[in-house]
Amino acid sequence: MADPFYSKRNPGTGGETHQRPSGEETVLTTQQGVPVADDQNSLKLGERGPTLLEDFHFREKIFHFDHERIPERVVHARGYGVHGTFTLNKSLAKYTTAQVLTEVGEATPMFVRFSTVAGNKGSFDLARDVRGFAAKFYTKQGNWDLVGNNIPVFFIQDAIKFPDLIHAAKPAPDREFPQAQTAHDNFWDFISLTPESMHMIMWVMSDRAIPRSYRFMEGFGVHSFRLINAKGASTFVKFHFKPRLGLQSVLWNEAVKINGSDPDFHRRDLWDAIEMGAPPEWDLGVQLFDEAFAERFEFDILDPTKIIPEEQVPVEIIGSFVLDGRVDNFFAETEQVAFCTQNVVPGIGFSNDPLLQGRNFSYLDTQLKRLGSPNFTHIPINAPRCPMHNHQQDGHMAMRNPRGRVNYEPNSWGVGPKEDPKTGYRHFAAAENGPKQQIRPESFADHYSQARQFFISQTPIEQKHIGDALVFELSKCLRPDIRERMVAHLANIHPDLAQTVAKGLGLKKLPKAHPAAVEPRTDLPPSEALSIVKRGPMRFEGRKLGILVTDGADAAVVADLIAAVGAERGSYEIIAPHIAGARLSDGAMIEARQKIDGGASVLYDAVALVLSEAGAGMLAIDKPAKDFVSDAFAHCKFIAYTKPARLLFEKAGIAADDMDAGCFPLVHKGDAKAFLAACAPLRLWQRELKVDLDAA
Ligand code: HDD
Repeated sequence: MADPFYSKRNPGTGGETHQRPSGEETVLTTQQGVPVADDQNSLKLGERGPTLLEDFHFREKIFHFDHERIPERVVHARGYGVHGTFTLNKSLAKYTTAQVLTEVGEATPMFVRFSTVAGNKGSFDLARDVRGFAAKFYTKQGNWDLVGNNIPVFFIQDAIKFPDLIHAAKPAPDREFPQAQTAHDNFWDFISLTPESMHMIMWVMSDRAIPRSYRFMEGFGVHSFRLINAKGASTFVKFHFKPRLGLQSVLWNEAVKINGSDPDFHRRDLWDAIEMGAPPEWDLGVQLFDEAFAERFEFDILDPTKIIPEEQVPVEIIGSFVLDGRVDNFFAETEQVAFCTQNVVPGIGFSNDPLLQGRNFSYLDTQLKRLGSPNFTHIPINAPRCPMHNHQQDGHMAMRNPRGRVNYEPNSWGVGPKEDPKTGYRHFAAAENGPKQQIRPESFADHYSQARQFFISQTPIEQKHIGDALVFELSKCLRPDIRERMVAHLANIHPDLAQTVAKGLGLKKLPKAHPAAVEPRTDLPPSEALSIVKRGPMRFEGRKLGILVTDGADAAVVADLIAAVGAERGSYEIIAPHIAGARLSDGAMIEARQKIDGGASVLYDAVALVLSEAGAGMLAIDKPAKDFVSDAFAHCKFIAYTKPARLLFEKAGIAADDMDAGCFPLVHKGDAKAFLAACAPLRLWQRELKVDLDAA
């Protein structure tokens, strides 16, 4: 019998919708289906007397409410999930029997959950943090989970240190702060005592940890996995997700302000993109390599703190996925989705990476804690969408026990599912031997060389941001010895970085380099793929323009901007002194999406100030309006403006001779189009570098 889930793209919540076409009444019932007559007042004895226990509707309602919460994820608690579809366009049949990677043109339903790591469920989106990028592929051979991050390496090499890492990063147990940030003693204490984390620290202190949107992030499976072909031969593979819209991040000062203006910035961005019919897309790429490459590679391919540079093993694009389906219900889908690294399908296997091996235990275990029953696989979002049969039964909340009298195998009734040696999952027959021991391999000992490679691969502005981030974070550490110990590690990574941070922290002298287990290498070449700026979009597609207007603003300029942003496949929002909007020069009202103090410029990729003389005069004494302009300027954004807006620049502290190529006058028809074209690099980084040079 066909499985009811298979072929249904979105299993939804598994429940009934309460929303009927308008006009049709839905009667409120208890969980037992009993119609309710009064949902406003509990049953009382007399008009002002005590509430009666007999009121089963009241008791059931409160009882259910009391049990609404489940434990939040111990890490990655704050997340946002969406549905999508993966389509393969290049077969890997030579390497694997996994049909999801061999059947060209086949569309595989997916569910992806993005997340931050350290913050709790109610924390803000723009924390400086790693972003989770977990993908569940509902393949014809079962569910395949690729539980990745937006950073291709990890802090630690062995899963046994994961609880320590997370304890150190999360709020301190006595005071329960700071929330959703690593800028505190415990985190940097652990890190500075854990040299293997240095490569990851470079990534986390880079702008990768403050992405502009989930839509502009890469994703990585991190570990080396195996592909296994029909002959049982194995090829190593690393998985990459590359966003079609290019990479983009925000500035730290911007992140701090976004968290205040819109703590839901990333989830709202994804929701809006899907709702407006511009769903994000990623290419799925693989780095394939064999044992011979693994042998000659400078580092151990089992070490999750190392990448394989794309210059050494190119990323081959084999397919793409689009995330175009928002959830019907956050709890049923995003909260209850259970990713497990152990979920692989025939043709995909594990390597001996000790972090991956530990993860394979942790995820299944945590789902039982979170979802309360081994039957969490019965929840629609977790159920496979291919036929599924076995003799597992009972337990809390069992939704689909097998029918009939036979629940064991072998049996002589001639019924029930049986193993299939031909199509069933086969583990790769790796030949292993050696003594049992608790040991860290020598081949994992180089902690600094790739950290240096990452640093030298960045553009000057990105290097500056790494230095700024380290100074910021370490300045929040109260213990000077922790600050110094970190700088001693940086001395092994790059002398310039160590100097910058030492100076930023006001250290009297540069600490001696931390003793290194093996001499750091200085000969690894830079890798283009590691820079966000070098992989920027160079177009406005998918970005958002904020258009600040006042009464009397030039209607033709506003219309030109709206047309230009549409032509670039971007979006826009109108910001005005009042939410009711503004009456433009042609007498027509334009609706506002934001009132000026709710529509800070940090929410946009570029801004335009279309003001009348009177409007500019009014905004020149308005703090949020002045912040709008001074922040946009400080965050290196492109700013278009009509002539009266010069007054606002001036009052925002930007003198006429500070106005640079990123400040774009809108005078003639066609200027809006030219402005949008000029916005392609998204930020005018020279502005920030100049400010720093002037200050030095
Ligand atoms: Fe993990 C959740 C990614 C190491 C233990 N992890 C979790 C999620 C992501 C990652 C994206 C959220 C999944 C979701 O959206 O529901 N984790 C990673 C990556 C790692 C990594 C890329 C290193 C390469 N994790 C890691 C280790 C352990 C865990 C070493 C434990 C030994 N991770 C968990 C967990 C979580 C989790 C406790 C919490 C909630 C969950 O699993 O479902 O089991």
